[in-house]
Amino acid sequence: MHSSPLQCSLELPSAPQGLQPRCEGDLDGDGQVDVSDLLLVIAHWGTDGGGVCAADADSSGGVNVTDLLLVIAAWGSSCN
Ligand SMILES: [Ca+2]
Repeated sequence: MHSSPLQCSLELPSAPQGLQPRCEGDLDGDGQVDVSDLLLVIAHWGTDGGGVCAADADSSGGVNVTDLLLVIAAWGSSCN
């Protein structure tokens, strides 16, 4: 369906750029690894991230089980 993969270059507006490195597993940049990050992966499951770079947690070019596992591995972490 997606013949032209999107460049994964966009960050979510809530993610502060240049202030701190993005915490692994904190896909939406709110400082917590929680259900909102899990939902972000699910929402973009099987896609190239839909231009939302954060959903492609491992920057593999696709949102799949490795991204899900990355969120689960960091579950409950606080990044602030
Ligand atoms: Ca988060």
